[in-house]
Amino acid sequence: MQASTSRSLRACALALAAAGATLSAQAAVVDVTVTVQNLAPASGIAFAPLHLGFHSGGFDAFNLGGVASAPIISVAEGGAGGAWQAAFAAADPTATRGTVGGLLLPGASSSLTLRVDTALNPLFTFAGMVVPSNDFFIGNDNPAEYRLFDATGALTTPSITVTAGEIWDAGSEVFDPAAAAFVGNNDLRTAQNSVVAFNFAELAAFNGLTTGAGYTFSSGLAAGSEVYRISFGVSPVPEPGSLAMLTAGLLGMGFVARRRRAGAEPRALPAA
Ligand SMILES: [Ca+2]
Ligand SMILES: [Ca+2]
Repeated sequence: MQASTSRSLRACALALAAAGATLSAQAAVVDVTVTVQNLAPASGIAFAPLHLGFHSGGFDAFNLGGVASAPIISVAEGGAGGAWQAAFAAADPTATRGTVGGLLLPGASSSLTLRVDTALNPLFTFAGMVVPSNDFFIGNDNPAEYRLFDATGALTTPSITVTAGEIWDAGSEVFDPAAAAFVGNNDLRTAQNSVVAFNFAELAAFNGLTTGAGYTFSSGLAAGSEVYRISFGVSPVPEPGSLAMLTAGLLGMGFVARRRRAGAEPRALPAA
């Protein structure tokens, strides 16, 4: 009886240790909630849905001073981003990609939760159109600029804040309010044949126009104005196999406890 209880306890301990080891191996996989906020002044710029990906560094959509690629044009002109998502998937097939938010008006926020392998995909890349504009966007030029997780899987970059001075002009469509998304007919365009450059000053040229959301636009931006924030929240993902092992271990301990109580009962009974 004593030897059997000891064997059961040892089996439970081994099961729990194994479950713990499995949980540790899975700790790199977490649920990441991405929250985007439009920080621009009221009546100022809005943003198209943000295209994003957790990745290993294989996708670079554009370069400062370079001719805009079809993928970044798909974000900058109209915001749909289909070519950006497809190029990302082709360049980095194991990346975790997504799109968050609808049209994000000043003061608004939106969230999306994705399951991320932080060991495989510790880097973060994003791209989203600024409206009103013909071809303005936010995004990171360097794919390695934002390393969110360290080697232990800890979140080291809780948020990314974009200022007006970091807004890009894709250089692919000439400035024309009549052809600008949010204030004009976005189906119209005239090729600009220029290169990707920083540009937020041109947004003030839309001042006084009525936007698609019904308000009269007023840019209200200086280079240092914060216009957009991307925040990250991490929560663990219990792995089903580990849960099963933990449950088995706990049930086993309960079984041993019951056996111990059962073994004690006869001695508690009155002798008569
Ligand atoms: Ca680049
Ligand atoms: Ca342009």
